Amino acid sequence: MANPLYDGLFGVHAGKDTTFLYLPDGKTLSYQAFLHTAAQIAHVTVKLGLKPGDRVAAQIEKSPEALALFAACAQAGLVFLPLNTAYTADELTYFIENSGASLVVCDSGALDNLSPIAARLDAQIETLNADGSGSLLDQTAGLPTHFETVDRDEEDLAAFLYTSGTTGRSKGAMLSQNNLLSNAQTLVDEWRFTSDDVLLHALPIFHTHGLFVATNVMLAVGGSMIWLPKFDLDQIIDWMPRATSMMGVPTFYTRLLGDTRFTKDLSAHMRLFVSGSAPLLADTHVQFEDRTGHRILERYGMTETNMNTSNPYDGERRAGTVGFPLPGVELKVCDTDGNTLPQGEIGVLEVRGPNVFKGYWQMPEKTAAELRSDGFFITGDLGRVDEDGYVHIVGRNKDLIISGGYNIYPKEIELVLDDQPGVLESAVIGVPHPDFGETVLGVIVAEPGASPDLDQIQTSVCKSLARFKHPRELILMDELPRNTMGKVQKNILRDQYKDMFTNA
Ligand code: MLC
Ligand code: AMP
Repeated sequence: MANPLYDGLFGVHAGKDTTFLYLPDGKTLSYQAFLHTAAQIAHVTVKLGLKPGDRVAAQIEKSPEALALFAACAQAGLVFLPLNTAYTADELTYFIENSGASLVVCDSGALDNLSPIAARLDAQIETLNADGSGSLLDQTAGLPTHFETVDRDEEDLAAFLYTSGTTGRSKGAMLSQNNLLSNAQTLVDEWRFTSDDVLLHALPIFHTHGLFVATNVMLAVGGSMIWLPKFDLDQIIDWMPRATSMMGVPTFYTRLLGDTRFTKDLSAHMRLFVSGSAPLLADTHVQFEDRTGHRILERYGMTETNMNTSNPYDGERRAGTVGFPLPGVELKVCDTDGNTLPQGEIGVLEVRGPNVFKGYWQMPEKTAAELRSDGFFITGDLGRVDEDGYVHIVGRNKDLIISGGYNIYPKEIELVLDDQPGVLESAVIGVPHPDFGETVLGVIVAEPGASPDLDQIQTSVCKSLARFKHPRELILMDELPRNTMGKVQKNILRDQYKDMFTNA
């Protein structure tokens, strides 16, 4: 027996004293030192009584130790559940309860808020701060730097990532060892990564893009990463001369283009820029090439599937497309019953392959609604395949807003708005935004005779929902536009407010 994920991403680097991470303060961390910390954390989880298959929920800042916790979970056979640092206590309560997490790891600053929640849900709680301090690492003192890797099968679960849904209830996408490992290995080959690569890493590590694409690819190949806590233009520009490659959401690229220090010279030595998580405007693609001579490589993925398609490394990287299905991934354009449509027609994209998740945790009906019995996953994205085989994403069959690469499901916000005093009903839509691609707009209808206090409503939203989900603006309307079936016509609202932020 073995542990494919740990062996393939981490164990393979045992004993290497080459640089794994370049840190913002100028220090470096070797693979060996990183793996020692991970092994010690794995020992701590055993001392805490955790058993293989138990869930570890982590709401922690990006740091080398935060990544070591992921490695420790893989080594000890635990299921890693990374959580957006912006989530509020209300949101976290749901994730901890729904996942049945045995251990919660949080920032010291969140301890007072989260301790009672963890206690009520029978989870232990430890702290890990951005600088590596906290009770988790405190307990590693004197522990061995070797840990006997727990045997796992490639079908065993490695991670849960929570993704919101059209009903407003988040679902835990269950990802197996092989989902993660196979996708990382495919991307290494497709994007020609080698151990000489240095990736400029400024993405958060609580989502697919930053953790299972960027980080896993570099681990799979044994390269190094410039490990920045977040996207900061000054830092990106300072560090770019040391990097060979960068992965980012479209906002990274529009922000770089908005800065005159980002020149052809600064990026001349770069080998690859990858974009994903949200549509990259063809205009951004063209401007980027004009400025730097590099064509951004756009790819398409999801929490449930990791990466599905990619533009080619060697062939034409076509602006406005997400390229071809990756090796091993089947992609169909279907009608809503799953019948394949004639070539060139627009339909719902369905995908199947070793990358596709195992279902939603303890939600068999939701799993059955989205994952067909023949293994095809219904993405909810609308697309077509052109005559050369490039996949174009033209829209979404799901009510979803993508702001700066974060997914926001309107239903979740509408439920909070509808609960506010004086509010009869609401509709939340995404409208174009120059920095975030799309942003959230809330439209409210008052109860007869009521005049809802919009500031008060914003304050209530702040308490319940993460900052990035907050409506940028709330608008009062007499009534919502509806079709003859009584369904709210969000397309009419989107059209009405489409210039609200782009003309600002
Ligand atoms: C931050 N804010 C956001 C936001 N990010 N609001 C809406 N949408 C976002 N994405 C808030 C901040 O809290 C702040 O609020 C204000 O907006 C301005 O902050 P900022 O300093 O401009 O934002 P910044 O911290 O620079 O973050 C922007 C960003 C970041 C784009 C760099 O959001 C980011 O790293 N996004 C990447 C998301 C990602 O990894 N997605 C992958 C999902 S996986 P205030 O009030 O405090 O000023 C996936 C699958 C796949 O989709 O295919 O990859
Ligand atoms: P998430 O659920 O956060 O994993 O987000 C996945 C969704 O992001 C997909 O279903 C798409 O709607 C969108 N997405 C990811 N990559 C791209 C891309 N390159 N172009 C357009 N949309 C994308």
